[in-house]
Amino acid sequence: MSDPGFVATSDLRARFCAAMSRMYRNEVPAYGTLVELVGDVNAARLESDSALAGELQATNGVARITAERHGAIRLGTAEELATMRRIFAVMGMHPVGYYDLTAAGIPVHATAFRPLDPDALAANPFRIFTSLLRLDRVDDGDLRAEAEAILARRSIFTADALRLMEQAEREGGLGEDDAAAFIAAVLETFRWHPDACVDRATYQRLHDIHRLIADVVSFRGPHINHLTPRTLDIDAVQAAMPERGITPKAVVEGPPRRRCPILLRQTSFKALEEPVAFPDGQGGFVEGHHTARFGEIEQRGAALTPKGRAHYDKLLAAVRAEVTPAPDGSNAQAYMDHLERIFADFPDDHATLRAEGLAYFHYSLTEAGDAAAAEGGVEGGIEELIERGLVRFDPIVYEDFLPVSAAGIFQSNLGDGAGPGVTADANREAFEAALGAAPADEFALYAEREAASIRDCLDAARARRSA
Ligand code: OOG
Ligand code: NI
Repeated sequence: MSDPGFVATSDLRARFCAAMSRMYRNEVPAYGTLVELVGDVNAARLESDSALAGELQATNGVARITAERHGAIRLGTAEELATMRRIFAVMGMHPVGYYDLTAAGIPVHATAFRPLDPDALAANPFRIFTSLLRLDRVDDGDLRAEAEAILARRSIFTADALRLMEQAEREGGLGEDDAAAFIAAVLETFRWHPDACVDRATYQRLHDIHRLIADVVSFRGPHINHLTPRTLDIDAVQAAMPERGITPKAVVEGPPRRRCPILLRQTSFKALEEPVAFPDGQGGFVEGHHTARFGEIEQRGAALTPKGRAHYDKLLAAVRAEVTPAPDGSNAQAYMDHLERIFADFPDDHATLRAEGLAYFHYSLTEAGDAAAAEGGVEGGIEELIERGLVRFDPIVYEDFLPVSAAGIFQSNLGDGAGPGVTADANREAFEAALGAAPADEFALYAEREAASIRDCLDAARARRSA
């Protein structure tokens, strides 16, 4: 921000994240309990694992842990998605990645709005997994038209949110008062509305096609459906949830527990059944209920290269070809055992992950490297400096999502009988047309960061020499 009168975009994002967290804790008290549990487990883990504490220190990770959260919303129309992109941009959140969920039978495709560069991620990494409903996958033409008409009538943004968004675009930012007004106005879009905008019969018809369609179409806005704190030990949190009165889903999504965490592991607690008032068409309401909102935790590990990711996808597919986790948890142990056995084939130390080009790393000078640089600088390539103990490498944290895991989270929270599902049909072009932009390529972002860290590291090693 060139104008010192503007609030920094990362500050806007941090304030938005904090405001959302406060709102969600009020709306879903179990989420507050989960955040406390995660805080306790993280503190214990940092206390007992000095190597992890050191690694986080070296990559500016410690300060990030408590602030780390993601959330998710589901949108109904292209216009909603395009405007959401402009709103998030004001807070420094930009679309990264394309996720097709139809491959898992769920009628949405999605992107993640998140900060892009390391400084913004370090300042506040908040991101929102944002899905767009695929009404084009609904076979019943009448119901599709009806759902489209209902969605066309709603406007999910307040007039203030739109006005301040345009002002920020025009002027390059928002001053203090406008920033506060903007956050408050945007928060309205994510609020839960217990009064449905369709009658109960319509809700039921949408629900019968797919529960997710009812969730998106029947309400006035895209209520935030979960927030997710980041934990350093997901298995410990999963095990401790019942002690605090929370029932976790049966299996942790993603890779198994490893010495060197990769990508993303996630688990959630079941969505709450909430009272809903359906208009009865005569000015009154009839009572009903809807399950929408839940809590989730995540543990993040190393971002994988395309080669590493292909290996991950292959192993996961092999696991699932043998055992598909049942929603009722009846084969959870068999699934977890199988996962561990098959993933024994994925190298589990940083040196091998790096040597085989499976993960991205951040390079920095060690204390010895700093000392050598101060004493006149050192020459040599990155490999040589690593061998001499002057440079260390730490995994770059994965900042994105995983489609198979996301499908598991969707499914466990839509419950059994979510609907017959849809047939696979990725459509990135349609998504980009709706969004009004092409999402950034996550692999390119990690590769750039790795290359920049090597450049900076070599510059720092040589700095004193040229001085
Ligand atoms: C989104 C589910 C995906 C994740 O963490 O993978 C997700 C949703 O239920 O709307 O949040
Ligand atoms: Ni999530």
